[in-house]
Order: sequence, then structure tokens, then C-alpha cells
Amino acid sequence: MPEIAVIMGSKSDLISLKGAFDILNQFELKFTTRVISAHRTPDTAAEFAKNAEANGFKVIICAAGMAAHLAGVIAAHTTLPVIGIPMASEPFNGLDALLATVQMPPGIPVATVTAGKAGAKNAVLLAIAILALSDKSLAGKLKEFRRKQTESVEAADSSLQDELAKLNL
Ligand code: RP5
Repeated sequence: MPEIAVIMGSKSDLISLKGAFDILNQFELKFTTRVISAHRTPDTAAEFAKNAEANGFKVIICAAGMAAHLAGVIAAHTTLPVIGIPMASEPFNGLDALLATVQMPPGIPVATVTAGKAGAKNAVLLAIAILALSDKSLAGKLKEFRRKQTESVEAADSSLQDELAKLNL
């Protein structure tokens, strides 16, 4: 049974979410993904959120652009943790979605991550961190992910220093 749901407001958001699915696969996590719109399919959004806990979900990730109410609407109907990813679109490049997602009224929180592709990755990593609180194996995988990430940055620095040395800089 998947514990993570990834909902997008439109299939047009899918391309920006690739990094999220890559990380989910890397961690070998099952997930459910749906296109559900707060505005275009509001009844489905409410129904999904109301049944999410009973359906075994522990975290819900919502990606939406423009007047991005998806995460807020989902959060209104469940006490599960909801993570919002503001999607970038014309003409405001995601600033509209960022404000719509992050500026929740007190009482109904949405954990809002970075806008766009970086946010998609961070949303999944945050969801994993939440699940890892009660899953030691997942916590170990998350620590390993961080260790490898640190190594790759150190390797990049080392390679940069080598290149600079070759140029006598
Ligand atoms: C939002 O409106 C979606 O999440 C998407 O980011 C944006 C545009 O949707 P489409 O017109 O591409 O379906 O609801």
C-alpha cells in the first residue's frame, strides 16, 4: 500500500515532477499519483483528501501552478501532512503559485517547498524524512543519500581545483 501520494493540478505539471519520481524510485518507494485540480475537479480533490488517511496514505504532495489552491484544499480536508510544490508558469514564473501555496491561514498548514523542479525533489525528500521518523530502514537510506550527495559535491570541488591547477590559476 503506497504511503505517499503525489497529486498534480494538471498533466502539464508532470514534466517538472520527473525528479520527484526519480527519487521515489531510487528509494524503492511505492506511490500513488493523480491529476486532481482544486478548481476543475473540486469534488474529487475533497473526496481524495477525506479518504486519504483511511486509504493508508501518510503524506500528500501537491504540485500546482497559477492560483495554486490544490495543497490548501487537500490540507483543508485531512490532518495528514501536506507538502505543496509551487509550479512555475507564465507570466509570473511561479511567484503566483508560491504565494498561493505558502500563504495558508493559521490552522491549516501546508509545508511549501522550493518552486518548480527543485521543489519536486525537495518535496519527496521531505516526505521521506517524515516517513523515516517511524521507519529505521528508510532513515538509513536517507542518511546514505545525504552521504553520497556530500561526496559528489566534494568530488566536484576536487575536479574544479584540478582544472584550475592545470590552467595555473
Ligand atoms: C494549475 O494550472 C496546474 O497545476 C497547472 O500548473 C496550471 C496550468 O494548467 P493547464 O492549463 O496546463 O492544465 O491548475
